[in-house]
Amino acid sequence: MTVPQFPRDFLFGTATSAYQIEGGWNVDGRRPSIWDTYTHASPRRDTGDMACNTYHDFQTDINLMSVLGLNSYRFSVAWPRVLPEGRGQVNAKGLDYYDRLVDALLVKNIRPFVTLFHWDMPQALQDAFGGFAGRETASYFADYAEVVVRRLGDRVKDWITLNEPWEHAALGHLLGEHAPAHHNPWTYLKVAHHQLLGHGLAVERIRAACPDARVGITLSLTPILPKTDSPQDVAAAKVADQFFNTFYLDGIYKGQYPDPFWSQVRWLHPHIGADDMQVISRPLDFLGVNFYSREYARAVWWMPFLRFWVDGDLSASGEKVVNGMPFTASGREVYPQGLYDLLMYLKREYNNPFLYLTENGAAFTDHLDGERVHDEKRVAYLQGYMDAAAHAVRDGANLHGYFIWSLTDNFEWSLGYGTRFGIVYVDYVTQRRYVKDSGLWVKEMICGQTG
Ligand code: GCO
Repeated sequence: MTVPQFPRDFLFGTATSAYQIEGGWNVDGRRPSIWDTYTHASPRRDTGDMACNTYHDFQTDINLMSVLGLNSYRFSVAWPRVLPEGRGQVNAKGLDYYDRLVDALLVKNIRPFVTLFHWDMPQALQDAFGGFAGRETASYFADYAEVVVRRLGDRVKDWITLNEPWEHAALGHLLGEHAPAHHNPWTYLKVAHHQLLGHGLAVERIRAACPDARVGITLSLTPILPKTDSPQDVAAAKVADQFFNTFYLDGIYKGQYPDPFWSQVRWLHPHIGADDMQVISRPLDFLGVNFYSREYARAVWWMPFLRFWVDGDLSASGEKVVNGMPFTASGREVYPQGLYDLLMYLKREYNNPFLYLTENGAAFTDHLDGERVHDEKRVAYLQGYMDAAAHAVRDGANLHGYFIWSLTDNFEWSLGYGTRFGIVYVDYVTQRRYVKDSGLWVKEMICGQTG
């Protein structure tokens, strides 16, 4: 094992989200999110009703983080647990839960990073305004952010407003693969813009409620390459890259949406308020990057407005080798060089922002062997991506932490519990945890830091 070396104050953490691990979906005043509604709508879908049961027992996992030597933990607050109707009356028991969770982390010297929105939109706001499709919800999100920060801000200093606005907007409102499973390009762009507006409004409220807070956003960044070097595919890849990535990066860091994408979708534009882009581009303390894989785009005549197509996740080819590239069980390419290239791209194109890798990890088919899980593919995966991250830091990337997705196996959205991402295995019947070989590797890697 070669131990990738990072600076002395580098953060090693894991990332999770409320709906994927908490369970307790209808306990102590929590009201449904759109994901409760979506998963309950079909008996064929796994649900987050129990998940990893951390609403009733977070201490087991915090103890494991401590044993593995992890010094930080990224989790999300469930909006409908704190504000059951999404606005108005605060649920004291909901806030109390996160209060206890934060205190338990701090006792173990684990630095909490709190994501305020990880897709679990309160159903009440979906019903009233269409969630972020309604401009009003941007303001209600800022109200919610202030409620949480006022309660936890004396101990939590690292705040992430949104997780992956592209996924919530595109998968939930254009492609229909996530809750609320809509297919409407007008709605997609409203949700995309209003999420960023909510982000900008929340940044202001967080800073007012907690002056020493550090505030950022987490974007999934998926580098898009042309399928061929034809001029048509090259042009298509540029529009696709703007659709996936620079719509959010440029909105936040440049206060404008990128062309030609923005011009090509002009018939779909939501109302943009006079001050919206100024609010959206308020300065941040850090950018959270979720990196999993690249995609390839090609020009197609039949895609309205966008004129490109991305072959997308090859989940059908899980854990196989396609064109010489290995893929994970959730159909993502294993290509550590892509992480290095992305970090160098951000350094070059966005003035070397202060970065955390807020998610990177892989699903592989894991089998319990007694008390062990010999997940050698995940060990190799983490070795490769950690090496790439350390290389990027040596070459000047402003990277200050790496959050593995995920601590434990958990609910993987449309893939349910069939894919396992954890460095800790979960037996969902007994809720017992088993540290995988990859978890032991992480512990050894952290112990081997000499910075
Ligand atoms: C995402 C989400 C996580 C996923 C993880 C594995 O990036 O899609 O933030 O909730 O579970 O990435 O796919």
